[in-house]
Amino acid sequence: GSKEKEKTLAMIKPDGLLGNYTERIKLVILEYEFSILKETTTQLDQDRASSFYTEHSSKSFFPSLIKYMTSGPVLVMVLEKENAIADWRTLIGPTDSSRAKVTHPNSIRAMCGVDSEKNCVHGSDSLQSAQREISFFFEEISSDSCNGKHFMASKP
Ligand code: DGI
Repeated sequence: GSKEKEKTLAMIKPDGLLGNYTERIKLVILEYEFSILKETTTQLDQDRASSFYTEHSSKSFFPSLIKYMTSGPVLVMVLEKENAIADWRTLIGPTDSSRAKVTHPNSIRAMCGVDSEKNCVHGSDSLQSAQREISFFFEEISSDSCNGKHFMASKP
């Protein structure tokens, strides 16, 4: 297989930060040999949270989601390793944390999430999402992403 590294955007959501899960989540990140290339803590306002979750803007849960996402600071990280996008999605587990506790008890959402909204962490779900979401939070990586070489798992 390709040894090319891939980047993904990981986020610890407001309940994760409030519940002091940051260190435990970072231990998992390091145990699974992701590199943390960038990280920053930020407070999303209504506009930025709505923009981040724009694909869900027509959903009934959207207002509640935005209220939750703006309820406190979030920690965003650029994680890098081979197959980072899929591997991080596997580690965080299913969207609904209450289900994750049953079906994926070792997942991060089982560890620190509550339900399908307060699910503690985020992970990009595709290469395209990863590029968009990394650019969303980290402008300096966004210029590199134009040629795709930092994101594509290109074969020699
Ligand atoms: O990629 P995920 O975060 O696993 O899930 P997603 O892209 O389907 O949804 C994005 C976020 O929207 C999710 O992390 C929490 C929220 N959400 C998704 N489904 C529901 C929801 N919030 C509520 N209240 N109810 C839902 O059914």
